[in-house]
Amino acid sequence: MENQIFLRACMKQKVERTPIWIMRQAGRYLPEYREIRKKFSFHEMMHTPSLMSDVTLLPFERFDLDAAIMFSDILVIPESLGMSFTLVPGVGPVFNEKIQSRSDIEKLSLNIEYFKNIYDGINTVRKNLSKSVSLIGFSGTAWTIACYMLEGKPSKDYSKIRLLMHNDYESFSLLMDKITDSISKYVNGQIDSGVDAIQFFDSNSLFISQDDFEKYSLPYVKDIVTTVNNRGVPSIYFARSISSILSYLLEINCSVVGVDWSINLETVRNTLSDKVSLQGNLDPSVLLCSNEVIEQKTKEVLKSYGRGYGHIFNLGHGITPGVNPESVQKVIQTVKNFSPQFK
Ligand code: 1CP
Repeated sequence: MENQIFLRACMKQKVERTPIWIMRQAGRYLPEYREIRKKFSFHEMMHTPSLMSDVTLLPFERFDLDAAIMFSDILVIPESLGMSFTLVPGVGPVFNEKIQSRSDIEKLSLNIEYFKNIYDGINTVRKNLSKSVSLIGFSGTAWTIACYMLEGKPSKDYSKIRLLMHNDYESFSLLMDKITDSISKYVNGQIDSGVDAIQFFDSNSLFISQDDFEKYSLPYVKDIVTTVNNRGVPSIYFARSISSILSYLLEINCSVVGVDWSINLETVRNTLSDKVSLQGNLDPSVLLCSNEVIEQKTKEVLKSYGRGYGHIFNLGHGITPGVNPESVQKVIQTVKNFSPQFK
């Protein structure tokens, strides 16, 4: 474990340079991904262990990254509970049925077998991945997953979940409990299968108010982070519009806070009294700019964290499909060339 620079940074230990990986690094911006996707469905790619492993490792044919993220999706949790989705071009994941009533929530029932192929995939990746590279497992948070289960598809404002939590708290908490139970079992299974760290994506954290977050989402986040912490594995909590929940972040007790691109790393580091590691936070749109801009903005992120250990370089949200892979190379080179001066 000490040989993995990513894990050392998660624990704020000494590193010679800032480690780097990219959110959504095994995705559609890679021509190799798009080629595989022509031959297989998204679900086949997630649930065929050898294919899942190949796709997870795709970015390593081009880039020298410090962590791999298993190829899967946050929406496997609703599927484990009996819902199913298809990817509709131009729309994204669309569920065949959505939650519309209390009885729909009561019907949700965890099928633990659903995760088996994913665990086999993790096992395969860990065998094929260099020992010095960490493997990150992940899940969505209960809040973020519930947003999709209630809407049935991506939405502009995810208002259905706020209606449910205010109008019918009992049904809301039943839903959140069922999701949390599935997440806990799922991340434990991922750890048993060989992941080195777990990241929780709270991508829809911007659709809850600051005060409501404390009551309706924070307890469930703390629950799943504690599950991971109890296993002695680093936990990463990534949220969007993080400024509105800064005051709760230490309470979550994660090893690493994933910072979205809207806020300066120095501000987060100072607010959290330098107590946890930070991951982030280059604006993904910078990757569409010239090499000069990419280099300058990457250096600004390194500088905003400043001196000392506990920084993992990443984007402030997922890489977008239109990015040229050469631009990713430029970011990696810049981090490797310039970060040693901040250590
Ligand atoms: O080929 C395709 O069309 C599939 C596109 C795709 C991919 C490559 C989807 C559908 N999911 C994924 C993989 C994925 N999703 C990974 C593993 C790959 C990697 O990181 O390298 C991960 C970590 C996710 C996580 C995920 N899925 C999140 C959280 C991260 C984020 O971007 O905020 C979310 C919100 C999803 C839902 C989802 N799945 C797919 C899409 C297009 C979406 C977004 C839907 C929306 O607009 O809300």
